[in-house]
Amino acid sequence: MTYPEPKALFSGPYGLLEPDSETPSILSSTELRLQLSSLDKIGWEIELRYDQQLNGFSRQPFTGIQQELKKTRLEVDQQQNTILFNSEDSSLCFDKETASLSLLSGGEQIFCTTSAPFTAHQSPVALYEGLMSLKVTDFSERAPFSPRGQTFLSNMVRFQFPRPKGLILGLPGQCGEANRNGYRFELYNTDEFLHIPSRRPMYQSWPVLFFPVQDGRRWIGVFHDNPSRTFVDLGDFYPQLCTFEALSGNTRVYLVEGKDLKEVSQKLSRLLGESSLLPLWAFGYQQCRWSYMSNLEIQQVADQLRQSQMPCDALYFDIDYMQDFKVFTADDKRFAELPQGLKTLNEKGFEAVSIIDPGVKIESDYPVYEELISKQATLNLADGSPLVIKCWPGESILPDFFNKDARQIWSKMQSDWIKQTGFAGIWNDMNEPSNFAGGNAATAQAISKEGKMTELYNLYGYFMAKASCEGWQAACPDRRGLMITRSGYPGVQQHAVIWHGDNQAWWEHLRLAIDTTVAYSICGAYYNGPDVPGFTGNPSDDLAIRFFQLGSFLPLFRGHSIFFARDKEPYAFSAEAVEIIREALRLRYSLLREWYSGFEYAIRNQLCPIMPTFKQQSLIRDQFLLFNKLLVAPVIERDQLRRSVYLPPGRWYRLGDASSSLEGDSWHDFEVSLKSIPVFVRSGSILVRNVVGKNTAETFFGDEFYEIYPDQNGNALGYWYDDDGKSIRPASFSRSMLVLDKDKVVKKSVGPDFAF
Ligand code: MIG
Repeated sequence: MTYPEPKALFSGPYGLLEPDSETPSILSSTELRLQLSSLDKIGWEIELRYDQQLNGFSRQPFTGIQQELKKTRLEVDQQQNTILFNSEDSSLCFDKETASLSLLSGGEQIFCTTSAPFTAHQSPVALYEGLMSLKVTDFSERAPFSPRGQTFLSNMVRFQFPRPKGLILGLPGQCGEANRNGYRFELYNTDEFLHIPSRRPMYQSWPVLFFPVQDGRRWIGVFHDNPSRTFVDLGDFYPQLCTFEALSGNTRVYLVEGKDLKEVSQKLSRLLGESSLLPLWAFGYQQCRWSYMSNLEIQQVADQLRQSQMPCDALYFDIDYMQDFKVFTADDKRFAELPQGLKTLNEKGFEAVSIIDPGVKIESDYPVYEELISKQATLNLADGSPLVIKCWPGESILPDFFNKDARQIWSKMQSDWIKQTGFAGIWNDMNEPSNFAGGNAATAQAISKEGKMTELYNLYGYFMAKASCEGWQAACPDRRGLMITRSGYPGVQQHAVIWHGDNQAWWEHLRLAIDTTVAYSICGAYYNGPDVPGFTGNPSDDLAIRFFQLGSFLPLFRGHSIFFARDKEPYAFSAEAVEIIREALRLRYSLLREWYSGFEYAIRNQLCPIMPTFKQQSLIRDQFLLFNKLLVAPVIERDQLRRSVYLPPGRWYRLGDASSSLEGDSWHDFEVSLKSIPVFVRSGSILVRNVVGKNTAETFFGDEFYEIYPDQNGNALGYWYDDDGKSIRPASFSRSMLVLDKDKVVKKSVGPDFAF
């Protein structure tokens, strides 16, 4: 049996509809519409509505794009063989013969699909789990590399374009090589415990790619906006093509172009929606464990952090604080008088964050359960009964986060919880959603009020994060909180920040942490980070040191550990290691003003705070740029005695030593010891250094001093942002440029449009 090639449902002859509107469409002979629009200062939106043709699809009610974006007027130029759509800065060309789409910028064609980019099967075909091969011949044949043998039905909605030769970045949250070229990925939000290069589906799905074209003179960004289970093949099965194949739903593709990765990342950040400035304390070190088992234990951890002079800002309450794992409850013995416990932590200078899972225990008289059931706010099965999953509380139901009313119910519960207890942040876990009974396949049977789970799957975590964010805002309308999410989809950064889930205390995972942080950052989710020093396993002293050193230069800097592992708090290692780890924590706090100002700047200008470094068009994977000012080259190999670093063009200094500079656009080789964190400062920078206190408040509102790293003309600049560190609309704030006046640093006040 041969497997039918998907047909180009979108076929000619073609017509043009509403050419004078902001959203003209090309109409195919099969009545499908390809709708085009140009988003101001972003790029192109291309939408194909299969629901007009294929049975069983419902209109996607929403995607990751939540905000109203301004569309620009298009000038349409119809020729015999082409239709050209011109916006202010680029043009999209539709070829009526091949149905290909190309993007033109500055008169040059910089991207072309070469043939009809959109295809789908007219009726569902049977496919293997994990395999979407060129030709599936016999359904008894096991899929290569797939231990799962199931088949499933899909129309397989595809978007394809020729595979670029070199670098392909993107797909944040996935494991494997940072350069995605040549591999195949599955985007299907999953509670995946093993983060290994096998490219199994992970917690988040970001169908976003970036690649250079024209020998690196331009960059392209592609966002394939379809939240159903999707395979992204970058040359594994289809060597000539980049392929997105989604199981169902309509497809929307965003095409963005720019002169470099920075510009494309900026446009994508605008598209996906801004994140907001976090509370100051979120830039400090935070301590977590599964679980601190009682109020007493968590107070002891707080005291020990202070006694051992480890600066720290927050403590986390993992699932065992709950009564029988019931969300929005606290164990009445071990965590009796929770609000009082949190108050005591606050007095010691710590904020508290509570984990919240989406699974709600089935138990009569449990108000959270009763309310979700009585208000019909659960995910259901086809027969109308609630979907029953298994999670920590045992048999549980799931809120229908896709639905606005259900989100409001949840937000209200979370807001009451925050008001009752005093938590400063919510940590949304298990929201892929994780299901111990049958996994994704069982959950995918569910139906939301907004459509089938199969069509919305990868958005569940996104909408839990949204509900969580709204719950925070209801409880504390003028105070910034820290909402964290494990699962997500592009745009989730509007509602929550991301942590990388259950990594391991493995050397490989230092590298993965860098890759993942960089990949999220260029997609606009600037604040994210891994568990330090690895969630699972028992790190040796040297690995723990390296993890804390790396973590101190990543936005989310949080220590955590699995239930079954040794203590991993920064004071829990050998005396020698503890001393080095303390230095890493202190180094973080000594740069606190830079972190806070740098993030304010990054968010206001949608400029990615963390960027990869390249030499020509090769990615240098073990170092990264922070605020375009620091080059961080952490040691991530065991027993490393020397470390080579590529310093980008310009001149550079070693952090803390402005006496002599190093030449950029070249490689340097440094001796390293366990104590080393090779960090370099771009010449022409003024760095603000803080005197380190016990937490961010003491540090930020304490003394600071300047370090000047002059350029060859003796000039240097810096940026300084100040506010109360907690209000959404602070009563007073100030933005200053730091400049040199006769070798002295002076602050020059600047407006909200300030950019270097
Ligand atoms: O099934 O709450 O990724 O950070 O400590 C495990 C317990 C559930 C997974 C999270 C992890 C957390 C753990 N959770």
